[in-house]
Amino acid sequence: MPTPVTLPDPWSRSKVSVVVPTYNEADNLPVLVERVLALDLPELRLVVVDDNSPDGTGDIADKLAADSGTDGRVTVVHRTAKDGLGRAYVAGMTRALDDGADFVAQMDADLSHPPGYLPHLLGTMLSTGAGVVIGSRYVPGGSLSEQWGVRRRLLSGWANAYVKTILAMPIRDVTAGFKLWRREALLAIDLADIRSSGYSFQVEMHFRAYRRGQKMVEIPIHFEDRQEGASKMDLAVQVESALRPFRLRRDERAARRP
Ligand SMILES: Nc1nc2c(ncn2[C@@H]2O[C@H](COP(=O)(O)OP(=O)(O)OP(=O)(O)O)[C@@H](O)[C@H]2O)c(=O)[nH]1
Ligand SMILES: [Mg+2]
Repeated sequence: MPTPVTLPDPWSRSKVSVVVPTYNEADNLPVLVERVLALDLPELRLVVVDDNSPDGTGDIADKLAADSGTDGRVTVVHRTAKDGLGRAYVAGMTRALDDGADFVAQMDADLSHPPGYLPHLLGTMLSTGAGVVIGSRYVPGGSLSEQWGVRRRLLSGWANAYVKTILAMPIRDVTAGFKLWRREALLAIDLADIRSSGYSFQVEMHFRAYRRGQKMVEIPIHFEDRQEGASKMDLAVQVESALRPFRLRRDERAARRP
C-alpha cells in the first residue's frame, strides 16, 4: 500500500485563511467546505461571507461552522444585504487578518476554483517570497472549462486585454479571482481603502499590489465551470468593471503629481 503523502513543515504550520463570498450558493458551499477542509493543511481556516442569501446559504454556513466535523475551522461573517463581491471580500479578509492569519486565500464558492491548488499556491508563495500568488488561466499550462463556449472565452480574453491596455500590469490573468495573499501584502494594500464593490475588486487588488511593489507570481490552474446555481454578474457589475480601470489610472496619476 502506498504511504499517504503528508505535507511537511512549513505547510503543516502555515496559518492560511480561505475567504469565500457567497450569495445563493446553497448547493455548492457544503461541497466546497468539505473539499477545502480535507486538504492536508491542518492550520487552514475558512471564512464564509454571506450577504443574507435568500436561498438560506447563511444558515447552511452556520450549520457547517457548528458541525463538530469542521472542528471550529469555519467562521461565518453575515452581512444584511447583497453588497457586492468586492465588499464581501474586504469584510472577510479583514476578519481573517484580525484572527491572525499569515496567509489569506480568496476563491469563489461555485467550485470554479479547484481547492486542490491551494497547497500549490502556498508552496509557490513560500518558495518565491511573493506577496501574492495568482491561480492563472492564461499562463502556459492554464486552461478554461471545456464547457465554456467561444463567446465566453472571447469575452474573458477581451476583458483581460481591455484592463491591461488601460493599466499595463505585468500579469497574464488580471481578472483572476483565485489567489493567495501574504499578510504583509494585504496590509500594504490597505483594504479599508478599496473602492470596488463588484468584480473589479480583482483588478483593483492587482493594481494596488503592483503599484506598491509587491512581488506577483502566477501559477497555472484549470478553471472549472460553475457547478450549481446562477451567476451574479449583472449590468451594474459590468458597468463598474468597465469604468474602474480608468478611475484607478486617474487616481494613480493624481497621486504621482507633485
Ligand atoms: N457575499 C457576496 N458574494 C457574492 C456577491 N456576488 C457574487 N458573490 C459570490 O462571488 C463568487 C463569484 O460569483 P459568480 O456569480 O460565480 O461570478 P462569476 O464566476 O463571474 O460567474 P459564473 O461564471 O457564472 O459563475 C461566488 O461565490 C458568489 O456567490 C455578493 O454581492 N455578495
Ligand atoms: Mg463563478
